[in-house]
Amino acid sequence: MSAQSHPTLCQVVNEVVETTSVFDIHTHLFDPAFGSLVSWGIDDLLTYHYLIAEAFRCSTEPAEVFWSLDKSQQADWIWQHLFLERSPISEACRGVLTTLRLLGIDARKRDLPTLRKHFAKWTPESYTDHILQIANVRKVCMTNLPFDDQERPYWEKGFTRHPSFVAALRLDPLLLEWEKTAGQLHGWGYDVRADLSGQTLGEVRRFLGDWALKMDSQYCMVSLPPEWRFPENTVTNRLLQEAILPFGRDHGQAFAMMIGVRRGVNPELRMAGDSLAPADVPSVEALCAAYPKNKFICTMLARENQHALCVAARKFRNLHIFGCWWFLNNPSLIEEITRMRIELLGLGVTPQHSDCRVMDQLAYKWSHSRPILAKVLSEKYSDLSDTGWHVTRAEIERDVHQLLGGGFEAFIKH
Ligand code: HDL
Ligand code: ZN
Repeated sequence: MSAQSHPTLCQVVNEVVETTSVFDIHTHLFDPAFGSLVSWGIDDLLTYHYLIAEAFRCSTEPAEVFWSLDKSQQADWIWQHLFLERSPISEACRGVLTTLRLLGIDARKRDLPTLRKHFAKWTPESYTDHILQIANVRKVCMTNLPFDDQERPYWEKGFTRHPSFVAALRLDPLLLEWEKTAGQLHGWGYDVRADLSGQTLGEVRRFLGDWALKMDSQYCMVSLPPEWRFPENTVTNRLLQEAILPFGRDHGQAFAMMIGVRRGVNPELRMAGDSLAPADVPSVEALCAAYPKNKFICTMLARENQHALCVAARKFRNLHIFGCWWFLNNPSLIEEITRMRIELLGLGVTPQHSDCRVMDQLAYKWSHSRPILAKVLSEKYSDLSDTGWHVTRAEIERDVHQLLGGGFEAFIKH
């Protein structure tokens, strides 16, 4: 019989990974209803902060010259430095070109004004559905900040939600800038005090309940610095222990921690100026042990933390780890980390999220990650076959659905 009628294990795995739709559990994308907050198109792709950082390395011009340009001029500058004057070989550069290829746009002329014309025919709504279809993404989790003056009015006014976009309640200002945020909450009618006295912690729980309901949030989340420790007597940990975790336990909201960012190590790069440092996995383990009725989701930014985080997840069934985050979202590290996770955790992990900021990036980030996941899975299923255990296509489909967001949905379900 022809090879087609007997596809190899590798062919089946590749096909299943390519055709299984994804729940992208952490992004910075917005439902098209958020209008001007939605980033999409070639100029937003080129001014992604990953590319700004890379382009700055190719120029000696003062940073303020770049920041004085408008978005289109910034995109021209980045295109010139990273795509025309040198081969666009980095992962973030490759991503722009993968996106154009998947959109059927021929970039061989390398002419940015011509490329721009391809985007003119779309609206944010039609483009969103087109990209979701190209990327084979069924659900996108946003990052939603009640504290953001641009975003909050949309939630307060209410809007018709796109069926593929869900919300996550982001709490960095509350947990990391309490003094300032207490004033904001007080202004919104919550009886909170900077010193956490009086009704403060109960009122923070009321705030969380109000916004989790308003957003229908899937989980609460925070990005923590590498210095975060638990236990430790800090305002962050008091808010966590006496407001966020009791709220999460009572309302079935898992708590996501993204740990290891050092914000603004180079302020002149603005959003592109963040870096990383190894964080403390024992603190994550102590939190999971102290709060067995809470569900924790975690990703860490330092490559050095990945193995210990896998072991922590082996110890605590209320800990679900995810993603090759930010500086780890590169083929060499995705393969290393995914292989380690499957060897240590089997299928009880969410190998990837996109962290997209620009709608178009869904196409390239998943196009780049899927083959790596398929390669690792093919190896592992082949190792299984060597033992005499042969998986069926249906079992591969079940497993891949779990890895591409199905397992996460089951974990956060309350
Ligand atoms: O804090 C976060 O969620 C990070 O993902 C940052 O937003 C970071 O700027 C980023 O976009 N990483 O991919
Ligand atoms: Zn993010």
